[in-house]
Amino acid sequence: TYNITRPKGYNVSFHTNPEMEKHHFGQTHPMKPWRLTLTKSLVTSYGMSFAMDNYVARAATYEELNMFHSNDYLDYLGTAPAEDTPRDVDTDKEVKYNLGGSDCPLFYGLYDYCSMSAGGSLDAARKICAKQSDIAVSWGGGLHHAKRSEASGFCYINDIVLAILQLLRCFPRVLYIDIDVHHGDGVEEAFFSTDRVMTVSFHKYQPEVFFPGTGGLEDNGPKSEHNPGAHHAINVPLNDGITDEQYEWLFQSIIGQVNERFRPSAIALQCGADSLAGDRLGRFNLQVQGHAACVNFCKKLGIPMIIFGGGGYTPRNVARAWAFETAIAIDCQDKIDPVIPMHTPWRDHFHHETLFPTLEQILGEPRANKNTQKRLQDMVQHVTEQLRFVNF
Ligand code: TV7
Ligand code: CA
Ligand code: ZN
Repeated sequence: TYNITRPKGYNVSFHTNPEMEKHHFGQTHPMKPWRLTLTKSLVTSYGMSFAMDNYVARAATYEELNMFHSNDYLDYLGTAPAEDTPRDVDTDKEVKYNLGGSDCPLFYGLYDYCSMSAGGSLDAARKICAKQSDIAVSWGGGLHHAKRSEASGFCYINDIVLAILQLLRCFPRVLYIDIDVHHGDGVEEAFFSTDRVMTVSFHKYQPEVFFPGTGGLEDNGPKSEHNPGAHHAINVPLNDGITDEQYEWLFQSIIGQVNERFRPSAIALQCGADSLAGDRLGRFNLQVQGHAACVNFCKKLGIPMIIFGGGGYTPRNVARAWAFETAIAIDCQDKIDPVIPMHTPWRDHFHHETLFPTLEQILGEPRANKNTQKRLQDMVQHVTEQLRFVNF
């Protein structure tokens, strides 16, 4: 049995909605909202819920979504009928808003799903603003590709942008960090013209081949003459097969420097779990330990923080990582047994019955590592040079 107690001296809130988990993108679609159920089952069976304030994420209102998204887009999103029902198709609008393709299908209950995802992240931001939480967790959020008037890459509503807009009401500077295997393009673009938000994305970069194709090392925000947001976008483009050791070194070198120069007053951390080894869409060799080390490093900075979900397409790996990262948030990572509790619902889904399977257990053969130490050092050097322009 576990005796997980509340962390000393600070508060963690956990924002989920079991209704969100019931939605389906379609039989073969990689995004499985059900991974949130699996995550919650681990969190609960380890007894972590007793150490946090738990909230059922409410649905965000139209007005709240409208803080970032356009009326015309929201109106169509709210009324477009599901694809598998008889309906009148407005092809022009669906093309314009990128709705109804294979990446962003119009599925039954889509608007509810989106507003619950955003509601959880907005609640998290409000708890941070009110100083009632020091870390707020929204695993149902992290949908970083959505644009003001366009769905993209499985994302329809950008809950992260909405949450950061909320944080900007009470904090002078917000640092956005994105460890999803994809580039955090929607969040980067939304804050392109402000020096109050710095965005840092680590991702696989191979334009033409890997989605979304943006986020090169030299892309640091539009360098127009009077743009205060210039130099406030940092991109760390990576190749296949990066390991825990390399990723941790890179993350700590870059985020350590960014913290010293930018001095954020709040952090928004997107923890997309598709950067883990064995992900259906990802290409890296990260283990739960390496992924979670990023969360731990941010936590130790002692700055109020929202933790978001994001990608993650092998549900058992997603649940393991997000449950362990929840443990880090409440500071019980040394107390929990790596062997998954017997009474965990859906325990059979977690092959190998441990939170930390080895790379060999996950993959058989690890992916070839195409990241040289030299290239990683050059990237840290480039970031150091960019940060010389950042002075608050
Ligand atoms: C945050 N990769 C989102 C990541 C979004 C990635 C893409 C798929 C995919 C979609 C499917 C599907 C798939 C096996 C994988 C150029 C295309 C190529 C659709 C087949 N299987 C996040 C988005 C990315 C949909 N999109 O960052 C239905 O892979 O590469 C593309 C675009 C056109 C569309 N086709 C893929 O993690 C949450 N999509 C199976 C069924
Ligand atoms: Ca990323
Ligand atoms: Zn992703």
